[in-house]
Amino acid sequence: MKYKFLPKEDKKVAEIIARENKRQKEELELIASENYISSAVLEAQGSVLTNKYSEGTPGHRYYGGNQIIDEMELLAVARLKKIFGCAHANVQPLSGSPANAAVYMAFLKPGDKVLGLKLDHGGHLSHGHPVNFSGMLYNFVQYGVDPKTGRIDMAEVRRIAKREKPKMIVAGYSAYCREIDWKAFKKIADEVGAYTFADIAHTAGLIAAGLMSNPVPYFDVVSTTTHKTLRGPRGAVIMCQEKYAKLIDRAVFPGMQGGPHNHTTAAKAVAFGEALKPSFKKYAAQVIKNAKTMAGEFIKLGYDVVSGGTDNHLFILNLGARGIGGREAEVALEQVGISVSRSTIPNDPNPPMNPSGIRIGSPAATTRKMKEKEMLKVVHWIDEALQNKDDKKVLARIKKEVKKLCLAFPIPTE
Ligand code: DSN
Repeated sequence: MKYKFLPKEDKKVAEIIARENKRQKEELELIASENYISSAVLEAQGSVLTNKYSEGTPGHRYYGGNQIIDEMELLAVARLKKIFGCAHANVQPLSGSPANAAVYMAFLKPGDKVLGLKLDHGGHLSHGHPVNFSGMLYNFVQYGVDPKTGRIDMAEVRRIAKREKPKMIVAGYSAYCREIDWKAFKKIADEVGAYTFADIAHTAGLIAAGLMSNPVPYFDVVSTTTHKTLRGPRGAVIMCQEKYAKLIDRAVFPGMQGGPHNHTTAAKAVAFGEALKPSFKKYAAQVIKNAKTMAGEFIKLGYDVVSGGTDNHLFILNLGARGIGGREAEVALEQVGISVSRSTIPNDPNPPMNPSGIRIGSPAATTRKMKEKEMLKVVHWIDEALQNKDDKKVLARIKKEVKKLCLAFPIPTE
C-alpha cells in the first residue's frame, strides 16, 4: 500500500501507518472480531464523501447539496436489505455500541428491565454490563450459559423471562460459538410481551452467507457492526420491521448521532456488494471450517475448548487447568506475531483484565486464503508458544515461521 501525498505532508503519520501495515502483513490475526477489508472498501472509505454533512435521511436532510449522498445511502440500504431480507435498514450508526444505544433509546425508557447475556458468558459490554451506559441506564437482568454444556439453556432463559417480565430480550453475542435459537427466543419474548433485539455483530457475515440462521424474520430489531465477519469498514447498521422504521431512524438521528460518516456509508455499500457475491459464501464456509479445524486440533492436544467445539468463526480456550492466564497467553502469542484476545470463560473466577481464557477466531486468516492445513500449523505454534512462554529462543523461532507463512498469504490491501 503506497501513499502519494502523506509521506511528503506528514512524515510522522505516514511512518506510523507504514509500520502498522508491515505488522499486519507479517503477523497473524486471530482476533475473532477483526478482519481485512478489500482495496475497494479501503478506497471508498478514503473518499471525498468524508467532506459532506448530511444530518437526516435520504430526501430529508438538514443540509443542501445531498442528492448524490442520498443516492449512496440508498444504495447501501438496498444492498443490506437484499443480504438480510429486512424491511427497514438504517446504515448510519457509527459503530456497534452507538447502534445498540440507539436501539435501546428507540424501544425503552431509562430504568426499563432488559434481559441480556452475562459478559463473562460471552455477552457484550453494551448488553447490560454495570460499567457500560447500558447497565447504568437500564435495569438489566443477566442470563448465562449452562455450566455443563457451555450453551444457552432456553428453558432457563424462559424461566428468568417469566420471573422478570422484561421489556426487551437481547440475544447475539461476542464470545459465544454456538448456533442461537432465534425462534425460541421470539417465542419466550411473545409469552412475556417483550421486544426482541439481536446483536449479530460477530456472525453477520456467516448469516449473510446463509450458513447460520438469520434472526431478521423473527426479531423486532437487529444490529450489527460491519467490520467483523461481514468484512466491511468499521461501522454498524440497524435493521427492523417496517413498523419500527421511524423509531429507529429518530433514535439514530437526532437521538444519538449527528451527521453520518458518508465515506463509511460508501465503504459499507462496497462491502455489502462483496457479501452478495458467490465468492463470499465460499469465504464464509471456509471461515467456519478453519475455526472448527483449530478447535478440533486444540481438543486433540488436550485443551479445554468451551462448549467442546464451535459452530461459527470463534472459540474460547479455557487455560485455567494449564496454569497460564489469558493475559499471559495473549502476551506470549504477541511475541511470536500472533494476535488473540484474552477472554473470560463462563463463571470465570478471574477478572476481565486477566481472565482464564483466550478467544481465537478465523475470519482474518481466512481472508488471507489460509485453509485447514495452515490452521493446523497455527494451532501447533500456539501450543508450543504457550508451553515455552519464557523461552526467548523458542519464541523467536516460532515468530520467524509465522512471518514466513504470513508473507506467503498476503493481506488484500498489499
Ligand atoms: N470488541 C468487540 C469484540 O472483540 O468482540 C465487540 O465489540
